[in-house]
Amino acid sequence: MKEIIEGFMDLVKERNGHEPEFLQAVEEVAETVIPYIVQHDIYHGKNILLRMAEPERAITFRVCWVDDSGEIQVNRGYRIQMNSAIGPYKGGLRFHPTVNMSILKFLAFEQVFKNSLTTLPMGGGKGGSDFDPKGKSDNEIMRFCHAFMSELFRHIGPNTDIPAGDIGVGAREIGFLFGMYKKLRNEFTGVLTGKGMSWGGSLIRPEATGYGTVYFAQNMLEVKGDSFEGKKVVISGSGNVAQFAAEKALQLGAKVLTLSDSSGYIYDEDGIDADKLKYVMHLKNEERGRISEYVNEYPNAKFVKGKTPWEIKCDIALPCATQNELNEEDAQTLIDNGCICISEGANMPSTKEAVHTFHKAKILFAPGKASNAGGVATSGLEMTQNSLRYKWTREEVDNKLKEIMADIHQSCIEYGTEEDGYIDYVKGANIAGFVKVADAMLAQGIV
Ligand code: NDP
Ligand code: 2IT
Repeated sequence: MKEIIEGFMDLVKERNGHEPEFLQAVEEVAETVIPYIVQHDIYHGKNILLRMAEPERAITFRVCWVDDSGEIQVNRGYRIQMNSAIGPYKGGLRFHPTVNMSILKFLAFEQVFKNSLTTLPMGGGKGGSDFDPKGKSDNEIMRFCHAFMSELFRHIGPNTDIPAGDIGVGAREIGFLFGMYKKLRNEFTGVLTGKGMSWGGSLIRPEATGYGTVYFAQNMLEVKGDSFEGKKVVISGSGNVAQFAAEKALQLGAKVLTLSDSSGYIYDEDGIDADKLKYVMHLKNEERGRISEYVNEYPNAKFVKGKTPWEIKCDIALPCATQNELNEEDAQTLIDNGCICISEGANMPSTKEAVHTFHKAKILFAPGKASNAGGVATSGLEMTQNSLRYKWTREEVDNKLKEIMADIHQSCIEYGTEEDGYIDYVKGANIAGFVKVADAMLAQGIV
């Protein structure tokens, strides 16, 4: 089996040797899905995973815009249309200086499996730009978003490809992007998700990724007869996903100890309660400040510069910042400190070695493509409401989100339970996500 997987990876490396994040994502899937393919005749010999590892289309384009000092800026825009076997391409846009082909292809590849797991009819895609929104004025953000959409609009549409937010793209950016799309097409359609509540957005979409990550962890804990009540929770990031993961963990009776950004983490021994979280949301979403400013407001807390929060003793860890933010050493520290459950809010935050360390210790570990799928699932619910020209209540959307997370958890159990009863959620998510897309691809022939 090892040789078959290596042989497959050699083929993928030949074409994508210079894309480490993409290779990491493909290898993790190959390790769990290839043994399944070999055991199932309908998939065997069809090069189905090799087809899934090649984007259907990868677009790059120039984005020129004028900054506040009158200088002309040039950025690169991307959209990776990875797989449309089960529905139109769907996935977020990331604006961050580290954005490149490797990162977007890894995200688009993960998205295909994630979207399949949601039970909704969505293919996978991802896009973005190396544009850095930090320190830019609202007008600069608007000019950039308009310039970006003035090219992207010709490649997307409500039945073709439906982008949404990701790192650096929130409600403000989606507004500017939607405005330019609508102007160019002269159409008011559900072409983007994460829209504002008065113009087609869905209630609970802002909360959905963070809430879903916690619902998934809740499902995992329930299998062990456990819950969030009284648990110490360590969270990384302080953006959209981290904020709402913290909110839901608090509502379920947990104590949240940390939040972070790329400069370091804050540790509040007394717990980040609802009032303090409200301050964080204002600081990050309105003031666009840094998480270190928390200690000016709450001097009992400390800011640890340049480090990640995994060294803080906890029961539950929720990595909600970015890829590869939790390495093997961090994983071992978490285990040694008694952590029992890791639910990934970010995409691929744990390195390959970290995941192996969690598995070796047989603790609860949920990969992002399962545990953070609540965001895109609720985007799917936004698309449904747009098509119906209707709006569901908060409770209706939240209940559907909970149901979807429970369904994903069940799929992981179905495909990931080992002989000794340990649930390998990585294997479960990869195989369950694969089966639906592969079946659709087989039915549609070689296209
Ligand atoms: P935001 O832009 O709202 O927040 C990102 C947070 O992560 C910030 O605190 C940011 O800190 C931190 N961060 C970003 N890059 C790094 C880095 N290199 N090192 C350390 N910290 C970093 O993004 P989201 O909350 O939306 O996204 C967070 C993660 O969740 C991403 O992996 C994203 O792909 C994933 N995700 C998001 C979904 C969504 O619906 N938004 C859905 C599913 C997954 P700083 O300000 O210093 O950069
Ligand atoms: O990684 C993700 O799933 C997202 N950024 C959300 C994508 C979406 O279409 O809502």
